[in-house]
Amino acid sequence: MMTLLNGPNTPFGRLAWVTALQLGIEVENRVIDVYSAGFLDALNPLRQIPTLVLDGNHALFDSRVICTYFHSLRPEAEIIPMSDWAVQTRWSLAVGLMEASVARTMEMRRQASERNTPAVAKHDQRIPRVIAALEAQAEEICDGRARIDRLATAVVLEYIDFRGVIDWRDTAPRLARWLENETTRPSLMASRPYDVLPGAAGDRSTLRSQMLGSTSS
Ligand SMILES: N[C@@H](CCC(=O)N[C@@H](CS)C(=O)NCC(=O)O)C(=O)O
Repeated sequence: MMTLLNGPNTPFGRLAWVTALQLGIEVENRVIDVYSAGFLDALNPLRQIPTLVLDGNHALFDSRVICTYFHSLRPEAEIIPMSDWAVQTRWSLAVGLMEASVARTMEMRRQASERNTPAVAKHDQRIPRVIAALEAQAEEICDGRARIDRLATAVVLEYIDFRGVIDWRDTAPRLARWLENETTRPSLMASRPYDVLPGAAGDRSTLRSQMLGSTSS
């Protein structure tokens, strides 16, 4: 069986996992600690998650390639309309929003004296600008069956909520209304981000049994 090397809260990894779940593709979702995953270098020299291990030595990355590979196994579901460039570009927009949101979260974890303030300021401009652009395309996003741009939008908005990156609902009411219902989609319910608090009581035991460490992004 294929193994998706993933983290407990990476939006890129969650999107890959959600895509597999939507398509009913059999894949083991294995949560690892990417920051201490030396073994990953031989599979993905970037040492990043998600990485999809096809067999012992072959791996695919990054999230875009993994999602496209899953699509190639079940093309009839049309989760990625390959020649619809508007959908593909909206997917990129949502992935760019993931990048900015993850980067800002990491930056805010630093002590104030070590924080890259111009970088935070840039994220603080980019993030609402992208949300506004997605809201402007709500007609395309907030309707219809599972498609990669819709899944990516739901995943990134939930990541933003999970990390408290920004309050976005007042400026994007159509996305907000849609997400209320979208969030009950089984693939999204089965892949909620969570924090790993080493040794904390109440860790999700089933997920914990898959843990090889603790990751946070
Ligand atoms: N472009 C990649 C981004 C993946 C990525 O940035 N993953 C983060 C977790 S959110 C990671 O592995 N970070 C560890 C590191 O870069 O050291 C994708 O779309 O899969």
